[in-house]
Amino acid sequence: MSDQFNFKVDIERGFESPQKFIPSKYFYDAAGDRIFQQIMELPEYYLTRSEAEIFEKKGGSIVDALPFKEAFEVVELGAGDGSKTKTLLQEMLRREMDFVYRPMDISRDVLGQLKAHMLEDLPTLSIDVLAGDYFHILPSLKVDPHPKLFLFLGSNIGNFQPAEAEAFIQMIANSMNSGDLLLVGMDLQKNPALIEQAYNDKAGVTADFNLNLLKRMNRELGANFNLDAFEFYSHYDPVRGFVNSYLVSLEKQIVYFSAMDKSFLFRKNELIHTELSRKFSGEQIDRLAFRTGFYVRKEFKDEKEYFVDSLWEKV
Ligand code: AVJ
Repeated sequence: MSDQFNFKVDIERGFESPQKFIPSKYFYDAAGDRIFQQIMELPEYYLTRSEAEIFEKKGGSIVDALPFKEAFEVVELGAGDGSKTKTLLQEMLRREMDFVYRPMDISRDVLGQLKAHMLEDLPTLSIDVLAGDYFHILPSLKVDPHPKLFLFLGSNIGNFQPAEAEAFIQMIANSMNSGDLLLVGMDLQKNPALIEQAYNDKAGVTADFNLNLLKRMNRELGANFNLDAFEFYSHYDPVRGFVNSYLVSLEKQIVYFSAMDKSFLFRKNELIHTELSRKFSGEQIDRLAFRTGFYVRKEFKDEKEYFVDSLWEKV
């Protein structure tokens, strides 16, 4: 099945649902990747800097906490550009640890770039990429005899609804052996005003990130969205720790998609849900770990305690 086919089907499903939605994975086309790079540089978007600080200042302590006595593997889910991971891998190489780095991604292109980029700075790194989707690759890892450290960084877990987050971690857990570790990066609940600003920046980059979804549908699905007829809106609910992002239809309008020869009606002020970015409390993290068969071995936070990289051991 092609990606394009999935995009079409997912958009149809999302727009036929009573609360219209677009799965947030569709943010990341080439333009979306570039806009996300800009988001990471925004003064309001603290997440990336907080997690980078954790790796810079606590990378040594993270490596100290690894119990492996033999050769091991570092398996990364959703590696991205790997800049944070690099700090950690560098520390492992400095200590002459025996390991292979296995970044996992659906895209061979992304993995090829990541590999080149990693080897530029870490020429002695053993790197072996895993191309494909999680559902196919993860189960195959269980039979490999090496102990493993799994990485799921960047608060990517925050994009799942609570039940889906649990199911996803459970799927990772099922591919792990007892004693394997999982390092999960999660954004923490904090002053709500700070969180609100991080998802509604002054320069409007986050708005562009969302509006890019309309451009993508125009280009890839032959839709005729008028970008001026939609506006970005985001909202933080500090009680639940949910940032929800939306596109708002500014008028009643009908949008035609040539890819499915179908039209969809958008009411005036109707919302299209584009993303959930969850913020976690300590109790929620403990509960998630416990319910998926882990115990929390150690937590690593930045100075301001905005973000946590939580190290879990498979029971
Ligand atoms: C890449 C999923 C961690 O939810 O904070 C940034 C994406 N969305 N600004 C996040 C995002 C709006 C980001 N993650």
